Amino acid sequence: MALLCVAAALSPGVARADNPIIQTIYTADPAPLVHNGRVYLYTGHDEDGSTYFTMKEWRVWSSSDMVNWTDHGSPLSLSTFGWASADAWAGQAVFRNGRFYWYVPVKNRATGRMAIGVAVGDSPTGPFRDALGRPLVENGEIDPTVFIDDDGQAYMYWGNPNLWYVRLNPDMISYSGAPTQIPLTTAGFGTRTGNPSRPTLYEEGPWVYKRNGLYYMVFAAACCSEFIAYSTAPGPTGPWTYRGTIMPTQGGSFTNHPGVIDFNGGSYFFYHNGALPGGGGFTRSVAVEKFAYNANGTFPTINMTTAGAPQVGTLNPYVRQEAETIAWASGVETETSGEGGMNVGWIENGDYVKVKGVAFGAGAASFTARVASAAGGGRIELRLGGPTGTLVGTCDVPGTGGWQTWTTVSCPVNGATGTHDLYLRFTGASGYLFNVNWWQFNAAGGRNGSPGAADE
Ligand code: FUB
Repeated sequence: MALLCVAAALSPGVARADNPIIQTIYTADPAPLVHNGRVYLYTGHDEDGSTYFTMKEWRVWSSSDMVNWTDHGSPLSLSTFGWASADAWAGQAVFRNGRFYWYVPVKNRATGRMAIGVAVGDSPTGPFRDALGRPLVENGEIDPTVFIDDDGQAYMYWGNPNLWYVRLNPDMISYSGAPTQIPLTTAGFGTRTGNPSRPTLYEEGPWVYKRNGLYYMVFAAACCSEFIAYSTAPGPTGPWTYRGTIMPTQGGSFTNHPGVIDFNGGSYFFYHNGALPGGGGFTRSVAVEKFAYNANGTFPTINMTTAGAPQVGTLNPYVRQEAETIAWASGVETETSGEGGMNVGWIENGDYVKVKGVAFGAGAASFTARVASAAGGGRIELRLGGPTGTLVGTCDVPGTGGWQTWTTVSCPVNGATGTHDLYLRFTGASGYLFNVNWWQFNAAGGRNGSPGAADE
């Protein structure tokens, strides 16, 4: 909560930047996956006030526009793996044959060593179950990344301090042949000075993919602090050639972790830093930058920004939007909703949620929200451009007798036309006010949901 209060204090009525992309909790180790026109983002969760990599669960977020991110909660945790005792660290989820396979490093209770587990689910947001009831592989090393080549052969790479790969079988939960060590040569992974036991820059967090016939291995380099570097190869097993720095050491976290995707015609680089209030090496936050490869396939230098990636398209307010779809949040948290999915909660006077690039088109006539309150309720102010921007409507929220006792409220809206950043600003007495599950605007003339409703 201290994090959230400080975040609120740092937001005195000006439009916020959008990096880091999650503000309700600390997140780390981003692993993006593009599926059916959305980006699903799998992350770790750094506990508030952590002084080590104290991580108990993983989280899922998704976006269709790279700026408004929907919170899908935690469909995978240490408790999913009955044999794991600690360290829900850096993993990656991939899609194959209608299923989602999520590879994660955890500590094996029986051996005390780090091992790689694999969970499987039928949806990108879970639920996920332990596919094996035991580690997929265990050699004391971490940070799996999985890549499926064009010929259908899947590979898992992982490791710190070494770098390994293994050929996964088509079932994605077993492998053929033995785990094989990738030679950490200075030609392949650069030269580290001052650490004779680790002569190359490779540290951890590999991210492997293929683009235009070239294989990329992006990784956290040197320690500590880490930077992000990469190597390329003509094939999935090498030989690797070191190509240099992508993201220099920046951002107040001594680790970093890459995730690279192409989405909707653009290329995106996910990473983490310590940029949120209270942030640091054990209280990290995931961020993203858009970038363009150089013509020869090499990376440009990518620097951390607070602006983040530009929005892809706009958000339609005339269809139901989850309250936990957020570009920037100040003061609030999320929780599992009794009505399914998540809701926004822990709302206090002056807190707000920003939703970016909302296309009101010809105009909204009214606003509807699903709310609950075990207290006396409060108000939702609908503001454009900033948390103290133009007020276009105010919805009263009553007490409902419980934080999960839901009712629907509506109020008139005036002056919401064109495309704006929308701020749902919450006001009321002291203490927690109410929860919000979803909201929707209603277009003037009753054109909700029609393609023209969101047009400028
Ligand atoms: O988040 C825990 C560990 O820190 C990850 O496994 C590493 O990649 C580093 O980010």
